[in-house]
Amino acid sequence: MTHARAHPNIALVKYWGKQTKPGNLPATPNLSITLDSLATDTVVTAHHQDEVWLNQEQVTDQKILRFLAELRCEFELAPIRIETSNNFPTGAGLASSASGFAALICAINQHADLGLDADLMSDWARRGSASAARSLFGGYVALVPPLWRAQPIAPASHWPLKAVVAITNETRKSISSSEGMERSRLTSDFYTPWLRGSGDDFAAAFDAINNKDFSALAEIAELSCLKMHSVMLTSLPTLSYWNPATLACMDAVRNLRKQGTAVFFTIDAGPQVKAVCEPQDANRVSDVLTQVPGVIRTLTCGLGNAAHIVEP
Ligand code: 2P0
Repeated sequence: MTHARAHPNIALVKYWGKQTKPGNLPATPNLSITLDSLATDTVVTAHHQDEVWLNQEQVTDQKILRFLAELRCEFELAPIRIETSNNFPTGAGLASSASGFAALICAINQHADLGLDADLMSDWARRGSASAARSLFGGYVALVPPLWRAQPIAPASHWPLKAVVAITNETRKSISSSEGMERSRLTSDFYTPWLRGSGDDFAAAFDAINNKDFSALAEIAELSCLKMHSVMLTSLPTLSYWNPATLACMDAVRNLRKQGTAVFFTIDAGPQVKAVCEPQDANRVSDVLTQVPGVIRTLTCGLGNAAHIVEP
């Protein structure tokens, strides 16, 4: 039995759209922070057939089955039982597929003795779900060409920011990210400008992190998020992942900032709002977001570590 744990990550410069080549390659460079208190735990054991259990229920997960088939083109991998569980809502814009595929490749690597280092595990995780490439590493992480294997750019200790996650709906999204991205690529007039601007956005965020320049990072992260949602909203049919509480949280974050709190928001393919702030402001940000009508609860996370094996 092999047990691996990985943490979800949130992108500060977003990935939305794939290249048309094989390998599940993002169309834009992207950059994230790995979170600490949210986690996927995955246990892999030898079994007479492949089985996948998600949050204690047996499931047929086509993405995982395709991933196993792809691995078996390169490695000997006997049938396995995969038991995976998340300590946070699954498939609701909280990056459960990122932590999921990072934990899965980490567990399979050890279980089947594949001999992959973190770089190659990141390469494999990306094929499962591109954002998963980033969850192989802790702290601040970039996913960039030409290899599209994630690279740690700064440890959590470099700048230990916090993320307050405001949960506004715990149900699964109806349109997956993969499907949404493809729709955007094919139909949004904003897709090409989005691709063109992504290199500059990435460079600005990279510099802001190096220099620990909060207001520069806040500006670029909110802009990258809003550009991505503009692409989503202008896809046909439209992709609208927000609800009224999402918008109210965005306003609450802007108000906090006007009052002098260093905080910015980011939102992924779901209605949850992630407010990134300095550690001393996390309680205040959490108190304010908890009071926003429609917020079910908030979770406060620090920056987390890399995917790893949990020793028995
Ligand atoms: C990101 N998202 O950079 C962006 C922001 C959602 C919005 O990466 O198709 O589950 O499996 O590669 O990694 C979610 O997409 O998509 C995602 P696939 P993935 O975090």
